[in-house]
Amino acid sequence: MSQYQPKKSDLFTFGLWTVGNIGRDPFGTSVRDTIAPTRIVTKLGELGAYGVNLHDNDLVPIDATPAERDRIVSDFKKALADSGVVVPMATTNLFYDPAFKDGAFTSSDPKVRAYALQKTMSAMDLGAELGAKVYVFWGGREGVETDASKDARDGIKRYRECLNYLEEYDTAKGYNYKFALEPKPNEPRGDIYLPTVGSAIGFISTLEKPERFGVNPEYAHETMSGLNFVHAVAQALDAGKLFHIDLNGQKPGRYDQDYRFGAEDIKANFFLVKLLEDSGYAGSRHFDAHAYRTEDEEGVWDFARGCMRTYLVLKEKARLFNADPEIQAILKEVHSDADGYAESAAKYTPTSQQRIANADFNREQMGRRGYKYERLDQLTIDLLLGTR
Ligand code: GLT
Ligand code: MN
Ligand code: MN
Repeated sequence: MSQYQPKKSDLFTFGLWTVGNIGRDPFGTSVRDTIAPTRIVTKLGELGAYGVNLHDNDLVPIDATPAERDRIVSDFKKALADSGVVVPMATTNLFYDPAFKDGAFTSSDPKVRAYALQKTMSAMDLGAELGAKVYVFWGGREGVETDASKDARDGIKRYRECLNYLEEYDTAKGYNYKFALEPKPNEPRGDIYLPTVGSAIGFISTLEKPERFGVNPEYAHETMSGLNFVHAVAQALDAGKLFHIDLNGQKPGRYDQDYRFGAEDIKANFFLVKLLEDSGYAGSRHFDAHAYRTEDEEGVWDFARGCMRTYLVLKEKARLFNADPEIQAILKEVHSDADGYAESAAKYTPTSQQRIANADFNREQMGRRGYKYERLDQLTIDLLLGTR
């Protein structure tokens, strides 16, 4: 159905590292050939994606000479121009090289911290050259296996110092990036600093220029720890901090699976899409996921199509939910304010305080009330299963 054919205006993006994932895991080597970045761009353009995101070393090898770098970047720019695909987000690989085994911005070794800054500034230059507007910091190695290694307060302080440093570099260069911190609880480190969306938002308020920083929540990362991703995204939206989002599939309590968007927990993903669409979130819908290890290149493109299709199907379901008379009638009834307490409860004033303090609430009646959430949830399930 053409309704589910992705368009550029849907703002779907993939990382070079996502469709380019070659299926290595801790127990086995690669199962797919590397796909050239230029081919990824061309193919994503054909599939209807809006953009492609990258780490510095997804495109330019860490040991490339300046001449090699320039040639690679110019070939890549040509592929972008030919396909109409853009680069909305860039980031730094601060986790693969052994130099970062004790972290980058939080390494115990000041020389490593300085090198991480140097590498990030070059990657910011690259991202700016490619037109990126959002710059992501995923601190995969920013953590510890043992707290004997450093005081966690120092880890957090060094993280802050480096982010403040890079914000000043951005200002000096006039890049004007939106910086987005991506939390994750663990993996590859035993414990990663700033493990959740809420902790990242709290940390941002301690930075020199908090307004320049937001979050890049990832479905898999909150879900790994059994947290409710929809609530995490809602908090980010509420705080004006949703600068980017990483969508994928994940079972709770596992390693970071990064499955195709919507592959797990359709209902959670439905409420996520509904939240993004209802909120008017205007940023990229980035799929930070990869094809199952069982797949060849054809399977990779099936995976990419699947991410976008499922998003669009869930978006249509959200529209149906919002237009469903029975669902909306239940919601209206449940949220109704027959006795006019909504305003009194929303803000302390001498009048509202008097009214609430003196009210004769019927506690038994409130306790006996049914909220119709069973019916509401079943209607949602029927809608999602196509039986409504
Ligand atoms: C890595 C990680 C992702 C991050 C990427 C950005 S790299 O694949 O698992 O969650 O978003 O650095
Ligand atoms: Mn992940
Ligand atoms: Mn991610």
